[in-house]
Amino acid sequence: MMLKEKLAGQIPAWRERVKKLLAEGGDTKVGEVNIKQVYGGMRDVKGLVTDISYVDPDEGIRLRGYTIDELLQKLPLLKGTSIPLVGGLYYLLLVGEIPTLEEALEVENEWKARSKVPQYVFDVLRAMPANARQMTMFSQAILALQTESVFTRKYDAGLRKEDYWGATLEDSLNLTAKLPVIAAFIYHLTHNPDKQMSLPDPTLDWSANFTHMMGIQDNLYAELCRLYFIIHSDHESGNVSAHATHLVGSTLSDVYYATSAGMNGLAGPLHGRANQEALGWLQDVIQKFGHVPTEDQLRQFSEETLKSGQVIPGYGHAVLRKTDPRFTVQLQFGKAHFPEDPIFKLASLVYDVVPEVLRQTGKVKDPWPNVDAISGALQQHFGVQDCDQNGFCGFYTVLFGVSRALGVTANAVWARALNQPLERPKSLTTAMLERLVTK
Ligand code: NMX
Ligand code: MLT
Repeated sequence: MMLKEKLAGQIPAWRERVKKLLAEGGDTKVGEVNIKQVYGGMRDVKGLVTDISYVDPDEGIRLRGYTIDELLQKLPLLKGTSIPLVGGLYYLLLVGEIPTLEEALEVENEWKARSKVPQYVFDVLRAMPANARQMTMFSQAILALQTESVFTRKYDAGLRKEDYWGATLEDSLNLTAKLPVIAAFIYHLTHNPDKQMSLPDPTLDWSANFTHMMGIQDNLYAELCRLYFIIHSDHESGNVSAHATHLVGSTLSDVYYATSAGMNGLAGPLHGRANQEALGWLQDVIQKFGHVPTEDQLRQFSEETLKSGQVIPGYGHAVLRKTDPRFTVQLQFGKAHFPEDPIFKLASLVYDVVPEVLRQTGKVKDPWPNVDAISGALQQHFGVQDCDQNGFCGFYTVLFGVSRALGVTANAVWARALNQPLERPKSLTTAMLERLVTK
């Protein structure tokens, strides 16, 4: 595999680079930590390292140094499409270089060859009760697949430390290959169990195949999927899904255990589930007014949400201090293709109104929209429902998870390549902190 050879060629130099950095500057301070940060979710504490992506508070994400706009310009396209192949994005995350079309297609072909989901995974999902959440099913399916782990099998047989990354790459390709099939299966099982899901089509790329398995005959939805899967993939290492995956992986649990853990974090309303909450909030607005409201009506509705002690989903961020570029690119997609969709129109109007409402609270550090404010508005346009036949919601978070698995597994490969150690920060007691203050 060209991809594996490329990584094998890069890893020795990276190991040397890190060794040199630690030898020459291991004692150099990166920052200081105050009690507000210790009690405040470690905001801005610099204690992780990744070369795969970086979030600048004012600019947003760069994946391997490229902004979202640059990625959409530079990553290879299939003929007749306008959004790049996700296989090319995965190559970039892993290798750090923009691939040629051939290199992007190699990843896509590896995915095709590895996409068969064992029957027992479907059986596990079918055995789950009617009130099982879609994210629970998704995480459960990933965990069930752990029996397939190449890393754990080889580790049991005495795998050498310097070879951990190769087995982790195998697991990562095997897992990410299967996720679109698993997501489409969960969708059918929970939304439309009487309808037969189409079998995977090996002539299609990862995203178009997902579209096909979802039963959507619209090339524009395949384009949206490519966009969605690219922009949700990675957001540096401190976000909950990436950090949880890294933490669990640091024990040498394989990527199935680790990614499943990351997905459990993504399921929370302050993280990936915010896309579901954001669509629900937009639908509540339409239900209340019967149509897209005026700015004044929307301002009042937003203030009522805050007064009732709830957050406005899709707005605010722990790191960003400007509009999330992942929001902007989705806004542009909707404006280009379906500007008159009422929910999309409303999501655009919210962008005009809500930042000022949040600013007026005087406490929200980032009043701007994040990736989740609008992604559901685009999905619903194509008839993809977040809530299942029993009224349990969460499919949009599953879609986020399919994409986030790309980032967390690419990071896992490099964590093993660079022999990143067991993660184990130190905790203190409140009395210790009080003593520090009075000293
Ligand atoms: N609506 C209402 N209040 C908010 C919002 C919001 N959208 N964002 C922040 N606040 C409040 C926050 O709850 C806190 O209140 P209090 O002091 O009473 O506890 C105060 O403003 C200060 O919070 P910040 O420091 O601005 O934000 P923090 O870093 O703690 O949290 C989020 C970041 C993302 C958790 C927060 O902005 C939020 O809850 N947003 C809504 C949920 C959301 O969109 N999450 C998705 C994030 C992206 N993702 O995919 O993960
Ligand atoms: C993410 O994509 O993980 C979210 O924007 C949350 C974060 O970065 O903290």
